Amino acid sequence: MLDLYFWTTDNGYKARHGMEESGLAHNLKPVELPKREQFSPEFLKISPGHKIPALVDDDGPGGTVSLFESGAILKYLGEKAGNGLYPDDPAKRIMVDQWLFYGSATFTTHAQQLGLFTKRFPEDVPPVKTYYLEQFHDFCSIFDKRLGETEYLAGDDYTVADISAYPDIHMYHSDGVATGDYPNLTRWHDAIQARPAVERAWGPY
Ligand SMILES: N[C@@H](CCC(=O)N[C@@H](CS)C(=O)NCC(=O)O)C(=O)O
Repeated sequence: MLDLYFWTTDNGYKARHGMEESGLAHNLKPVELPKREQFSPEFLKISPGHKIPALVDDDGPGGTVSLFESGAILKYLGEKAGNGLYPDDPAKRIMVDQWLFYGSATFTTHAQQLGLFTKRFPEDVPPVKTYYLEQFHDFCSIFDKRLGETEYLAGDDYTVADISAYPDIHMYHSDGVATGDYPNLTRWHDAIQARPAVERAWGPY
């Protein structure tokens, strides 16, 4: 059985979304960040950097697998599901890895700063907000250009690369930050939003 440790943040939704798309049986284990549950000794054994998401699979290669980092979790789930989310074809994998790393390492880390300075930071710091808003729009333009050339980020097929980029686009799209000027990105967002697995992933837990 798979245990997915998550909370209702962008990275948490990536893992839950990947889990729902995988079709694999699992238990959801909420880790309530506002209550600082990520610092419990039990959770730190799984995720020493006190971050969700994390995954424990008691039926992994060689025995029990314990994993943190949303990108690694998405790749693991895609490989385990064997349903094309993480393709077998090495040429396709190169493109999936590129956009998966871009989504998890580059895009989300910047998008989180926009959220921090526009929603949670105790002081109003306009130049920093402007900087991260411009950064966010730059990412939207890059995704929009790519999605004008291909159906999904890594090519013709929907993959874990799309799952990794989706939550931050979705959250800011809903807030009205990323709508309007990005027709290809909006087309991609709306197609992903309509998937039953996405409705489940963003639903009650
Ligand atoms: N690079 C990591 C980032 C994970 C991350 O930033 N997790 C945040 C929530 S989105 C967290 O658990 N923060 C709690 C903490 O740092 O104590 C990933 O992609 O999984």
